[in-house]
Amino acid sequence: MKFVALTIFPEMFNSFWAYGIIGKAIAEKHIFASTINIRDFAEGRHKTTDDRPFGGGCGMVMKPEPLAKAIQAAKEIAPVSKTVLLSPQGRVFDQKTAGDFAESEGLILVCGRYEGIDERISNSFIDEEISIGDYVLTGGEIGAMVVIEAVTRLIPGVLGSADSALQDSFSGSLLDFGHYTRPRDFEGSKVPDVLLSGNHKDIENWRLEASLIRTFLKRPDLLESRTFSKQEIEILKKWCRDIEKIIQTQSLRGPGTLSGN
Ligand code: 4G1
Repeated sequence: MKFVALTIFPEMFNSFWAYGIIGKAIAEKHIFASTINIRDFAEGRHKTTDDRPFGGGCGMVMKPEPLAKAIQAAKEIAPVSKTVLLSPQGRVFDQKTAGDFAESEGLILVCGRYEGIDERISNSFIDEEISIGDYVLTGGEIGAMVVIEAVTRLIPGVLGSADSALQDSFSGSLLDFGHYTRPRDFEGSKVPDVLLSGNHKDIENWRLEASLIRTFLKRPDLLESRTFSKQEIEILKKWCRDIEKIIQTQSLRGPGTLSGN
């Protein structure tokens, strides 16, 4: 997989390419990563990449010519690729999209600055617009890094087998269970007993239930699009029975508890 990031601040990517999973993936040639400085394709003594908006108003717009040339140069590096613009107008990036991108041969990531890029570039040089979320940013660079990181860890061989197991189990649609490490007792707060039991089946069941309940309480929206496994359905039914039991106990305390107020 080849990533080419187009930006007027290529230095922002230097440490990103150098560390962690990305650094290792580049070193092991699972991915090829490069930046193109859009300014290298600008004309004149000042190499200006921005200009005032037609129609007036505040802020500047990225000029089309340097962008078009930079995209051309990127296509020479990654001839089989999709050209993605990081933009607040894009579809919000998610794990599904990361998975789709991970199957492609190349991604050219165009990072806007100022008020954005000339509309004619969006219309004729960009295949897809992607947003990392609904908030105001000063540029697309961090968005490009978010996409590159999420995609890279899905490329076969990039993660160790330990990490990849974690991937298949939930893959974006359930939250993680709580994690614990030593000491067993931290300032009086204890590690759940089941995790010390050595019973792997029990531990696995506990973790699935912990993930489900955390997702249900903190991010119920994630459950709406989920197809539950048989085991997950059993856990949900058990909760229903437990709640029914609580309600039954209430009704035994006499009339009035379940009616009116
Ligand atoms: C209007 C957010 C403008 C922003 C409405 C997510 C944001 C790139 C992203 C903006 C950007 C909202 C992103 C805004 C982004 C030109 C350069 C666009 C910076 C720019 C909600 C500024 N995901 N924002 N405009 O932030 O590039 O990828």
